[in-house]
Formats: sequence, C-alpha cells, structure tokens
Amino acid sequence: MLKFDFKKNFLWGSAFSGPQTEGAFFEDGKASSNWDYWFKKEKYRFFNEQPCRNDFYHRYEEDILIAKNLNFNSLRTSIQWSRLIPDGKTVNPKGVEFYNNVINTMLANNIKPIINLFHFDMPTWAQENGGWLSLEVVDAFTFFAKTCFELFGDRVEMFTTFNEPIVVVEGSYWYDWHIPNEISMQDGMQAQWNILIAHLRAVKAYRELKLDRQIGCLLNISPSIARSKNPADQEAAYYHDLFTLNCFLDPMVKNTYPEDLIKLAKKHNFMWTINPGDEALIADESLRVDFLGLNYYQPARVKCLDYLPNFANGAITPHYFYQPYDMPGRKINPYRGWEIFPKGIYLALMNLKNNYNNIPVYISENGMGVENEERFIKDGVIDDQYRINFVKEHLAWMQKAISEGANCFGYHSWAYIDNWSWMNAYKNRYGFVQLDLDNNGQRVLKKSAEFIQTTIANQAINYDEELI
Ligand code: BGP
Repeated sequence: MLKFDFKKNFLWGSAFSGPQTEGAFFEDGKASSNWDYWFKKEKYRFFNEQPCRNDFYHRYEEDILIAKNLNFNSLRTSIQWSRLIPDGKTVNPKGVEFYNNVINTMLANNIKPIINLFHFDMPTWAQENGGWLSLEVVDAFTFFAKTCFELFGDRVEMFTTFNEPIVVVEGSYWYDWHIPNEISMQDGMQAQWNILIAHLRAVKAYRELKLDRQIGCLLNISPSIARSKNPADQEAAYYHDLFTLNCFLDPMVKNTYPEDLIKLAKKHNFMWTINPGDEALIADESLRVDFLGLNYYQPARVKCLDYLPNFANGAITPHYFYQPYDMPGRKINPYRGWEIFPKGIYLALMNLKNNYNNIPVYISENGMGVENEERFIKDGVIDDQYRINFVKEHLAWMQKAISEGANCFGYHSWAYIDNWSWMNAYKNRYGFVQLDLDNNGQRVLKKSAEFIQTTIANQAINYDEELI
C-alpha cells in the first residue's frame, strides 16, 4: 500500500474545457468560435465528422454531481470568449448566467472551481482579425479577462489565463493542427510573444482589481530527454526546451525571456516584433504567476537532425533545431500515439522544484485516451484496467516528487467524463465515466470511476513497484 502524504486541502479533480463539452454552439447569443468555423468549413478533418456532443450547457448539474460522487473537491473548466462577449465589446447576459450557474453549482457541491480563460478557442471575428498576430486581439483578450475577473472573481479563487499556450502556436503556425493552418516560423514566434503579453496584461488587470486570490497558467511540460550523451543530442534537448517551455515558463516565473531564443531568431531570420512596454511587463515581478498547472502526458524524447534541412527554400519550424526521437521499445498508447512514461511527471515536478523557485504547482491534466472502449464492456461496465494502471503509476511518481520536496498541491485528470478532442473528436476516450453517444449521451461509470473514488477516500493506492 502506498499512502500519500499530501497537504491538507490537496486538490483532487479533473479538467475539461468549454469548447470540448458545452455544445450549444449558437444558442443564447453565443458567437461562432474558431473551432465552430473550422468544423463548418472542413468537417472532414474531424474524426467521423463529429462535433461536440457532451451538452454540458444543458447537463452541467448532472455532470457536477457525478464529480462530487467521485469524491472530487475541485474541477477546472474554461469560459468560452465567444459565449461571454460574442462581439468583443458587449457582455452577453445569457453567457454570464450560464457561467454563474456552473460556478455556483460547483460551490454548492463543495467543489472548488478553477476557471481558465483560453482553451484554444477564440471568436471567429478575432481569428479573422489576425488571431494572436494582432495587437487588437491582445487588447480584446485583456478586456475579456478583466470582465471575467469582475464577474466571477468574488467566488473563483483560482483563475488561469491560458491552457497550453505553446500548443496554440504549434497548432496554428508550425504543425497544422489548428486554424489558420499556417506554416511560418516567424508568425509562430510572434504569436508566442503576443500570447505571453496577453497573459501578462491579464495578470496585470487581475492584480489591479485587488481580488487577493490566485492567478496562474496551465503549461504542458514534456521533459526533454536527449537520445544520448552525444553533445549534438544534448543540444537538441536544449533547443526543445527553449521553443516549447522556457519561452513561457521563464518570463512567467522568473521575469526573464530566453536570450538564446532571440539570438537564434536573429541568426536564422525569424525575429518577431517586440513592442514598447512589452519588456517592462516581463520584468515586472508583481506579474509573476501565483501557481502553475502542469499538464503531463508524455516525455519529449529528442535527437539531433539526421539530414540537412533545405536551407535554400525550406519552410522551417522548430524541427529544424531538434527532431522527435522514437526510442526503440518505448511503451506507447497506440490510439493516441503518445509514449507512456510515468516517471516524466516526477522529472517535470523536480525541474520546477530545482530550477523554478519550487513554485506551487498542481497536476492540471493527466490521462490516457483509448479508442473503441466498448469492446471492454463486461456486465455493462467498461473494464478500463489500463487506465487504472496509468493513473496509479503517475500518482506514485507524483508522490515521490512530493516526498522529495516538490510543491505540488493537486492532481486533476483529463478528463473525468469522455469529451470531444479537437480533430480527434470522439475517437479516443479519456473519462472515468463513459459518454454513451448511442444512448442520448448517457453517463455510465467505468471501472476506473470506483478506483479514483476509493483512492481519494483512502488517500492511498495499492502499489509496491520500486520507482527507479
Ligand atoms: C491537452 C489539451 C486538452 C485535451 C488533451 C488530450 O493537450 O489541453 O484539451 O484535449 O490534451 O488530448 P487529445 O484530446 O488531443 O487526445
């Protein structure tokens, strides 16, 4: 038996997001978002052409009660900008009512709401005005953020500005997972910078309101693991950190921006525009995050380049500086294609402990998406032992980091009920609770639901593997 020695009030719960659960795309005054627009335009890029069908907009009470019954004391969702301020200027009363209902229902059930502002979604008008390349959009986001703090900050004790901001950059400008589906190193870096500035301006607005609660950001941290000790592989891991982590983590926690990234951009001709006042925001210590959320799914194994890239006309991306490394024999979740490496959660937490002032952090996403789980149904219940094993192993490594001093104050899975996964739609399921789309979206507990319930009740798991 592995008994946890977590702090009192340790957060147990789960994350989800507005665009992945709400549905009601155009109801009650909601405007089109970038995802609504893209789905309409290129439906074929979404698995089985399925839109979000969780219907949290109408079923939030049922879903929050399920969370309570799993023994959760906290939940994270996001506010859809396109629902709250559809035209960027006027607050939608129906949007306010909905998010008030969600927050109040959580509180009435002793569930602490953690409210995130940007989970890959922006209104279509903002996308068409240049998305994160546009300073007008940065202004509009600051207004949206301030409005959220004013409307909900009396009850929400933890806000976060962005979920996985680097994924927005990668998806939109480097690897073609999000609209506007551009491939441009420089635009990607410009978006990275502007998102950072939008985050800092949101934190500034938060501090000015003197709400005296907490604001943070949710970062996906995939520890870089070099293929070998060869200096070229080591350098590849360094570059991976620069592009995917340090460009957000350093300014948010240490008030610095990686100089090496700027040097690299100048040398390779992808330097972006820095506007007056930007650097002062980064240097302002009052704008440091109060806490971080750490989304952990897999490590980043990297190696140096095998071949010379096309120097003359190549459309370069960060993969010009490092390449993903498929380590022979790595354990993989074949449905999502992601490596399963529970020790990575420990490495990420220890990096924050040792190199980032041991900033308070909670695990804000961790989970395993599996396709066609219906084949595992026994007596009407999905027997997802693989998910139980996955969570157990990650909890064990998280506990080890905590016992070695990591300042970790919670564990949230992704996500407790199956939900819509961007281009993968409903292909891979993550929940402890099945969303039965053939039966009116009925919520059915999987075997893992009982596991998480008893783990939280006992503050312990059955686990006796040696952690090396
Ligand atoms: C994270 C996102 C989530 C969620 C999760 C699972 O990167 O923050 O929104 O989607 O990954 O990934 P996917 O849905 O692509 O399988």
